[in-house]
Amino acid sequence: MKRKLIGLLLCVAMTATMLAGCGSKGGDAPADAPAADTPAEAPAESGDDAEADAPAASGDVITIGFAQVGHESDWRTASTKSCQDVFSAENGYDLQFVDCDNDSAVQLEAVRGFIEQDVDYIIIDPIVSTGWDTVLTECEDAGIPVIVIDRTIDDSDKYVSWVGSNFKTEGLAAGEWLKAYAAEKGINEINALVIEGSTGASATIGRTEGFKEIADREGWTIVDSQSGDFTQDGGAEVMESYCKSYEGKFNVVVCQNDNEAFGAMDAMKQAGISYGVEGDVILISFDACTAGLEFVKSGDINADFECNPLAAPFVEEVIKTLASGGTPEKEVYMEEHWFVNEDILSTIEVNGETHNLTVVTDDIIAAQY
Ligand code: GYE
Repeated sequence: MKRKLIGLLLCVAMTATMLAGCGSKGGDAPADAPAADTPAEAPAESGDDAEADAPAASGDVITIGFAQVGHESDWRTASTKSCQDVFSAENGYDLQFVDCDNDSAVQLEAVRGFIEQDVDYIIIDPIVSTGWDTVLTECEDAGIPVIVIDRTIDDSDKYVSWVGSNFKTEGLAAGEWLKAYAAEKGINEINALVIEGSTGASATIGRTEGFKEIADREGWTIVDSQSGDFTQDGGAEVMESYCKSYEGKFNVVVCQNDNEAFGAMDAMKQAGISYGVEGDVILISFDACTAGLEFVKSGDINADFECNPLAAPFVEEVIKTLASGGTPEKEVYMEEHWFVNEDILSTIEVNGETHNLTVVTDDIIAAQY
């Protein structure tokens, strides 16, 4: 596709967006963001029908640069696969994929490399939420539209669209679920240990703030909160030191993703501390990828708050809209569910709205990414 046309489309899109007054994500996902169960409708799968109106239908190959965070988790693997499946050669794309290995400097370099290659579109999953304005200005000057997925950018809105999840709502959901669950079980005191995700990631910031808001409101104690970097090893390491420092002083562990929860389970087992539905420690996780849901079904994880990694079909919709001269949505929220082991609560209230809780079954696990 021709650079000038793209540049023009970008200008039109950004001007329209600014006029519509919805230009900034600014910090956390907005308080009035759609709830987790009122997401955008899933676009049609890229199949025979979809191919007819794919941007590449004209015969031009669409080149896309994707600066991915890394390969730290099951969630990340699913996110990468989603992009590789949708932006495949068969679908008319040339996907330039860079695994940035959780290094922000590498990610900025990757984006600059895409500008040099003169790709048609750039997809960024920002490792951290700040430090983006300069390179996004360079993308804008080069006339290359940027689509942000998953994590958010705080210091710039020089991108066309963002597709992802409301992380603060996820954190609030974990807190509201814990409150309702503790009431059902007659637990009066909450002493929670938090294993955070990577420092500076909007997913970490939102989940931390959301859970803390409920903890403060309810008068719970957050005994400690340290980063496990969204990895299994990180989760195990932090939990090992928590077990040494706080044995007998906590009854809840909140891991900000499934892989950290797997590591935390190993460390608690080693330390002889029981967890899950039958144990002494309530274990909460986020992501709800297949392996996470298996541990919810077995009762090792009490509750798992889904973060849907399958953004690529929505990104393709954004690209189609741009290619046909339209203005895509500035923010697209993914559809998500909240999973539990026990059938003792069917709903919780979050942000004044009622949300369903889903008891994990084998069918649910089989259908999950
Ligand atoms: O929760 C974690 C991953 O950015 C939402 O990053 C994502 C997080 C996800 O490594 O597993």
